[in-house]
Amino acid sequence: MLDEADIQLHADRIRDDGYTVIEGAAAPALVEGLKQALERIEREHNLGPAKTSFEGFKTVRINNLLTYDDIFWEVPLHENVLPVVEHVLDKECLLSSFCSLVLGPGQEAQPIHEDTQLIPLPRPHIPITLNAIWALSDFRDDNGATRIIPGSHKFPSSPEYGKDYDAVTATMAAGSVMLFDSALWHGGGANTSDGRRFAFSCAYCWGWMRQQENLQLGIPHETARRFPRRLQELCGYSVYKGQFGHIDNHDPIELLGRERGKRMVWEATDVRKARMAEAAKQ
Ligand SMILES: O=C(O)CCC(=O)C(=O)O
Repeated sequence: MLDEADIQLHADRIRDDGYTVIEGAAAPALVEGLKQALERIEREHNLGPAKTSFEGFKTVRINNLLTYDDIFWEVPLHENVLPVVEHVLDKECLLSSFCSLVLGPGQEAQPIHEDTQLIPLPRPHIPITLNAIWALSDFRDDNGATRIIPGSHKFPSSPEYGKDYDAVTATMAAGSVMLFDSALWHGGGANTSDGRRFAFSCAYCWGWMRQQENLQLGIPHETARRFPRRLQELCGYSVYKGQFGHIDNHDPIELLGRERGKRMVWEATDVRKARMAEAAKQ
């Protein structure tokens, strides 16, 4: 488990270089279980490549992953990753999207891009989303390890789609996680090997912005009710600063059968004032 110094170190690297690698973040047994679950789900649901230049013609991506198997619940909550995300964003951050990225042999390199480029904010900007690429296979030069351009999160523009850029290959052992500011220029590599490259993309965003996947509508309530509370909050059953995301002044976590959630900011302010007045009288 990461200590305060580790968390700070990873956060500093994300600030300075745009990325960090958390080596050995996931135990081998978890990595194996996750890979097996992906292969089984792919078979059972007859899933195949999305066949776009971005998503890949030989890449299987499973979106809305939390609905398929409880084993995936561990990923967004992982104790070696989430604390770094909470440090860079805050503890009211949200899961933005969570999908598998299984690159088959023959998959060409993905165009270099950055994940915030459709958001009309001038660059460089504060980190608004962080992406955790989980290596479930060893990430090598020949099997499609993610390519990155260190420091590019500070560039004043986004990359030109489809243009070639000099990039560094993020080689890492299975079980490692590369966590990066999503404004970093990056893209999946080419898989010229004869094996599949297994990975996840698990992205987080601030609690005040829209998530990439609509997890409140995409995950059936019966499934979300079984999640640990923190996962429910990450999926959007939460209110940012007691203001953003409320339903008629109630915390949406109550929809999942939880007892009273957070107070809204308006009520909380009055309660705090009344408490202070009471304390001043004593
Ligand atoms: O597959 C990879 O290594 C990266 C994928 C990626 O960056 C994306 O799909 O946005």
